[in-house]
Amino acid sequence: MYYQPEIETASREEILKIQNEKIVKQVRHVYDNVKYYRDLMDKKGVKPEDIKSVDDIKKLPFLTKADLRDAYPYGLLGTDLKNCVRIQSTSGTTGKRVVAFYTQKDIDLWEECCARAIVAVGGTNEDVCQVCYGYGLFTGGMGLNGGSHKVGCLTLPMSSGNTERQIQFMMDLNATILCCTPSYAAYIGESLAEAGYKPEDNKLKAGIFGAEPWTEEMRRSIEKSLGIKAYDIYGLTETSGPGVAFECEAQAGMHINEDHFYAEIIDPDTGEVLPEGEKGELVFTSLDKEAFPLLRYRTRDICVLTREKCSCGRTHVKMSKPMGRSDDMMIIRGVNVFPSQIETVLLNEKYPPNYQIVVDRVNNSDTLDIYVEITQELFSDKVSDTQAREKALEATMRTMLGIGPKVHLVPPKTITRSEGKAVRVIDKRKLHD
Ligand code: DLL
Repeated sequence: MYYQPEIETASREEILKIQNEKIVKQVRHVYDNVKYYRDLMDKKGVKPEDIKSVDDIKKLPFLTKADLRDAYPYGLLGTDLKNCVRIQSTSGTTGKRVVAFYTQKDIDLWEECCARAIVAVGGTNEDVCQVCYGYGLFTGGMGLNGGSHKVGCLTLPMSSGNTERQIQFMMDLNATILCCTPSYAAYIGESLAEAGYKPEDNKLKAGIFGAEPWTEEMRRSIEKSLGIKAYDIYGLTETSGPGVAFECEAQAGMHINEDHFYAEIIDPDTGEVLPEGEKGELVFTSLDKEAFPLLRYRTRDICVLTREKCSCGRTHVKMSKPMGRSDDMMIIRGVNVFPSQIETVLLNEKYPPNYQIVVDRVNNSDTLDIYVEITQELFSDKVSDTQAREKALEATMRTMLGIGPKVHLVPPKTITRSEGKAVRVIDKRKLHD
């Protein structure tokens, strides 16, 4: 089943034709309206007329998270603010948030992408779609909510957390499709078992899980505990949110919505475009966004693209699960966290930059522990002093990161000094196959 069969199963030639038409208009739109990018193009000596088809995209300059930070908040806006109807946001490097703007048309297209993902897992207007991605600034809740409406599902806008209530609604209102992060899906599965339910007691048939890395092993375990088929969905705030790519019934890679996003794989060190099938960093050009039209945005996600024929009949190129990142961003409980954000808080709070971040996954839920060395002056024998400092630092970290870490203040000179690069992060989770 397809949401937009014509475009989802269009021939390669038809898709290329659409992309070629859109890129010419989009580059003109950006050049005329986004001074920041116009300056980058001028610096590189590229004019809009040089871009005649998607083959010419490689002539354009890249955009990175650092550009988003420099241009924050309005510098990459492609239209008057009065035409924008919403923002969504996520954390960025060194604490500056990524703020993405949307016109009503941008939202419609984004929600259509999410609708494609829901129909791809068998969703129809007879389904009850329980959305427990976070609502609000995070794109997960709002994106899948909009997609679910478009498909005509009865939508349960649960947002994340309050697992007891999630289970109550799931069981009482016969939810058939579950949308959340894979780790939360696993947690819901465990909680259902603890509450005495067997997998066949719920009416769920499919889950749409993404926003963080997860393995095939985890897929099998979620499928077993919930009695469903579990599908992957990918996206990022910068390109609109979830639905840039989604899995179909083949459960073997995610179809990229190529009529809206042009994908390239580059060598993260040289920026050179790699041939299809090679592993590298994923770069997206949005082909029709009005408000936040990013060209050649470097996602930092490492993956592989393939054009092998898919049994589902969709023709759009597929991306593998992200296999890692070319920067140091971690995704903890679905929230993007940069070590530099943690360091910024420590320095602002007058702690020395001697710290270690330990990330683990216990009972399918991520843990974040931050060990911070205190200076001789801050050092106190009184346990209550240390505990009060830890609590204060945890609160500041929570505000900065959007998730609550456990802070451990440790005596001076107890964190191992490294002779080369400091080992700031120890990630004990097994996130990739
Ligand atoms: O995580 C958007 C989203 C919401 C996707 C709900 C899927 C479902 P950001 O918070 O901006 O946006 O984080 C984007 O998350 O660059 C990847 O590193 C990672 N990511 C997203 N989906 C997947 C996935 C949302 N399916 C960053 N597998 C991206 C692995 C993913 N990593």
